[in-house]
Amino acid sequence: MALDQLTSQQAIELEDKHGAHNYHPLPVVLSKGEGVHVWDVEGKKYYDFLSAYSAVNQGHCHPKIVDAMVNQAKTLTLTSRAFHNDMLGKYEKFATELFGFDKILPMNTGAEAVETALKLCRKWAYEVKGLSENQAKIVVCENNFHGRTTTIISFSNDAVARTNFGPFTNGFIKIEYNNLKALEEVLESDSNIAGFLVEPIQGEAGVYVPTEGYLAAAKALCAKHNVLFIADEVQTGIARTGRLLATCGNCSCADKNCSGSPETKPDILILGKAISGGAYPVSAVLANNSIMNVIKPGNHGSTFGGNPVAAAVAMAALEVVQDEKLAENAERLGEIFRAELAEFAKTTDLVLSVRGKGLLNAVLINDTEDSSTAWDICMNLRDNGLLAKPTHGNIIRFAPPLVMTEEQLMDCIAIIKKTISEFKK
Ligand code: IF1
Repeated sequence: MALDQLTSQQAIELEDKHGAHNYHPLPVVLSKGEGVHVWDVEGKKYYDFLSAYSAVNQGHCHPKIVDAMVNQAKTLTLTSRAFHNDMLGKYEKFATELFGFDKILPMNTGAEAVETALKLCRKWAYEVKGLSENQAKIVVCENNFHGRTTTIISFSNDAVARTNFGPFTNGFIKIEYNNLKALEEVLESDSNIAGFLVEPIQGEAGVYVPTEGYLAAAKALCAKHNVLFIADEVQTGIARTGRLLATCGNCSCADKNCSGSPETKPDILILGKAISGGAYPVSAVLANNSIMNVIKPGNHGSTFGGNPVAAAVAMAALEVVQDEKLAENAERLGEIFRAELAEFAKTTDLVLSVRGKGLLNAVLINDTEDSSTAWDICMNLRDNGLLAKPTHGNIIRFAPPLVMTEEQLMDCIAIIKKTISEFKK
């Protein structure tokens, strides 16, 4: 088998034989990406409606991002943090001013950034709030998704993600998402709460958008009890939901030096995925000095965290978001998508509802969670030139790159409607 010209089937067989089976991908083998499109090894073109789980918000292989990566990679790739380099400080200034925080702690994957935020919150709780050692607890939400490390799955309630990976990390309390009473009760009943970790929209759970005002009220409850409000924007951040951040208020992104909306601005912000446009693993934790300054040399780190290539890529990727007004585009096209699919839902028994914010949307398919209907529809969407994948059971997530044009969106909506209308169980 000539490895440089695999058929789709050959590529799948190689993965099956030589790779761990930790995913069940849709049977399509991609070999090229550009903007909102990807191509498989046989040359078939698709619209990408997953955007690598909202990491490719700026579109596949964005020239500005790729050029920044290639140029830096030819110059200096990695110094480790044992020495300084000429890219990290520039990136840190750029990012802290863009998101409105005093400091940033650069990491690589979303899970690493979540772990970093948990450690930062705990250390703040002992050294600033004054909790007794090893007593700090962090409140999380049922049906959360924050990554795959042992500590993070310790507070997951997804059996597939946590069974037989114990023993687990203590110090977490789960409450119902979008339930302020539950949050208030736990904050009032336990004086050892250090933080509240929440997704502004629960992505993997099925794109659950909380009630208007939930985040602001949750932040106010945290402030009242001297508990840190920690927003995991790995998936909702970087313009995906129609704002630079889902925890932004209703302002536009015109203000270059936005300091964020006080009513929902988190004490600790977690970013990943599209902070690099999907070109390179980049994640980050941002906070003000009163929190971030508890971290002293040697407390935390990572070989690749904040490396020169990550710095160059992230600055380019974030400039693209601003220059191409991706948040505004996501907001406008998201409204069109949900309106069109809501109308369509009235004409078919297969679609129960559509929900989301910006271009993070999901369609609820009218079948049981253990049915293969959503998967089968995604297989037919693939045949019709659009790639999407169910999240849990009967929910199909639709999240295209934010560079999509209205004309392309209407083309995709037509494909989705056609595919579902023609679907036979
Ligand atoms: C998988 C989806 C899942 C995340 C939030 C942290 C992380 C993620 C809100 C960790 C990662 C990815 C991981 C990937 C599938 C995808 C995902 F919702 F985005 F679709 F699983 F929920 N916080 N989400 O969404 O970031 O370490 O992956 O860089 O693990 O299957 P990471």
